[in-house]
Amino acid sequence: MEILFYAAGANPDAWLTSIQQAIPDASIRVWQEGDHAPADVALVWKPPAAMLRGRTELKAIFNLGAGVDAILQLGEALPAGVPVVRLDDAGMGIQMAEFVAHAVLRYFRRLDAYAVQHQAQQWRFLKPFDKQTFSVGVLGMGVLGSRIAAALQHFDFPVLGWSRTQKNIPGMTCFSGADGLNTFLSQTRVLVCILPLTTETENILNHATLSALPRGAYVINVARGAHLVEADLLTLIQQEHIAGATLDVFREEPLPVTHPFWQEPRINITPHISALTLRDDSARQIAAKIKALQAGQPITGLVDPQRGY
Ligand code: OXD
Repeated sequence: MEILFYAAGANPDAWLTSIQQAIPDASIRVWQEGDHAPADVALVWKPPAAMLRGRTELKAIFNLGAGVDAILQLGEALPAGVPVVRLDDAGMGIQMAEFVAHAVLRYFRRLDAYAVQHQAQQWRFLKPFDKQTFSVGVLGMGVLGSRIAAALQHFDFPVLGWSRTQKNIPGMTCFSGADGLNTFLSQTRVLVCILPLTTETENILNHATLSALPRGAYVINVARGAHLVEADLLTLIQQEHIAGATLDVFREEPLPVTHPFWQEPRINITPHISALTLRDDSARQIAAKIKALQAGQPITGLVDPQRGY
């Protein structure tokens, strides 16, 4: 088994150790410019087009993350007929659930406002929000979105879900398609975006959709920066239609120091850390999928390039 590896911005040594442990008989090499030697599978994160162009010999391309937008944007450079496989959860679901639950609870329990009072040495009681009207709307009900929704249901928040196709999840009001989006938004007090980035979902958080949220709503984006029209969010926060936002992803990362988001105290910024790819868990999952493919068995996480995820 010859594995070709490339992960933009990652330490290859740590990855190679995890992969070698999970697949002891594999020979693994880190792809370098000009390497056209054959391989059986590729393990990649944000690969350059030159790495994959023409590699029709590959049995599969495994994405070392949940979002496959960076691979699919390679377009015609992706070898035709080679399956692209994303990580399913691999320890990311629980991290997303922790991150989003923390952000929702921080708003619901008014800890953002209490932190401001702390700075001013103010001891003042703030009227609590009513949980029944503090509904959380999860935009994107795949593996990660469902994990987030389940965590919030444990805290008894009313949880709504929106997805491209209709889902039926016990205890949750589910909406789908363009028709369901406005109703979903109008009933959502905290909007959580965990959608895949596709041509259909790019810029989905814009002036029109964010204005459809009730006044005083909050926005949490843990998906991709390109889902959000950043200037529209800023305007709606300044007009106090949106009360605050927790953003882990940005159109440009690292977020430039001159970006106006840094100056807006109602925006909470983290550097794309809501769910880190866990090397050992991911390598074990990929090893199991390689074994299944070799045995001609079906695997989960297959990407549909037409759908975009
Ligand atoms: C991912 C990410 O898609 O880390 O896994 O953004």
